Amino acid sequence: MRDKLLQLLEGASDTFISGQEISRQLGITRTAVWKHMEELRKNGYEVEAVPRKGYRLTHTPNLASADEIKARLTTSRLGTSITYKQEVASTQEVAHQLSREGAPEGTVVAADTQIKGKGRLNREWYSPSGTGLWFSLILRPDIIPQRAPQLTLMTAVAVTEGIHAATGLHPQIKWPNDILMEGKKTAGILTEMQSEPDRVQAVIIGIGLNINQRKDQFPEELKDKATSLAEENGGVSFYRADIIAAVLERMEYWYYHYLDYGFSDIRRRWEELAVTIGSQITAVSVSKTVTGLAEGITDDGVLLIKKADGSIEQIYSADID
Ligand code: BTX
Repeated sequence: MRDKLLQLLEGASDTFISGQEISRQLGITRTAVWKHMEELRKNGYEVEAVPRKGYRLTHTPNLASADEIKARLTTSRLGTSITYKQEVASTQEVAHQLSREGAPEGTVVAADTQIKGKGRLNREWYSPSGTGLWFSLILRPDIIPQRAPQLTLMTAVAVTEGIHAATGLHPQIKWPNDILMEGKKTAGILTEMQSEPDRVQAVIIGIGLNINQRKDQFPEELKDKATSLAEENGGVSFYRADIIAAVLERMEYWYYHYLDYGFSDIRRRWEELAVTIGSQITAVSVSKTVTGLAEGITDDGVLLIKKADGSIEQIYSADID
């Protein structure tokens, strides 16, 4: 009920909306309306109440709670169930558990802070409270496990487009999963799978977005390689729930496009948005280092590097310099 009430208040923007109108639209008593308003106030919302005029929302705290996200969602399938936690070890762990318990496709787990945010290869993902957005999405595509890396590339496209739609900024993708602004990482994507040998049961997509951190709020070791959307927006903060809603909207578009038409349109869009393609790069993997021209990606999401001798090297997993 609270997300519907928020939707009404936010939809009315600066104008008052009467208690009677709210109770009519939500199908609850005026006493119940009043109680929900009190709840909103306890959560940091400021609601002006004027006799004979009604209610008006004058301040919204920058929360990324389930109510706030739902009030902004335009999707019909992704985000229909949202679990929001103030603090978790990792939203990936919670999502894995929910998935094993049968949570439907589109379930989102979001958190204000993560104590053990996970990057790839057991790296850490720094997830402080109040400034970023850390969430995991459960998808259940009917695909073979070998195709799952395509979903990482799909997510990179969706995150890049979602950020652009919500902020007007122009992030770029660095293969395979970094989202950069001015060469610094502003978002990361981690794709994990629950699968049988020939069938995917669930893909858990984790997305970490640096939204409102200031440069000096990053730990020393990240200062030169990480940034936030606000930092790239002249210090002006964004509303966190707007960003997740925009990202989920693009995820929904591209995911169902992928299921209906396959990977090729995503691949084309990915190549348009990628900084790496067409540049001279060095790919460092556990077993080797390859330098050459990044030519593009294959339908399996494999990066193709043309070496000085003209031969093409296929890169499955590496860090790019
Ligand atoms: P990655 O392995 O590509 O990047 C991890 C590396 O990025 C770290 O080793 C560090 O150098 C740098 N880094 C760590 N934290 C940040 C940060 N906040 N901003 C910029 N750079 C950073 C990327 O892995 C995948 C990240 C996914 C994170 C999401 S958050 C929601 C979900 N839950 C969870 O535990 N992980 C995912």
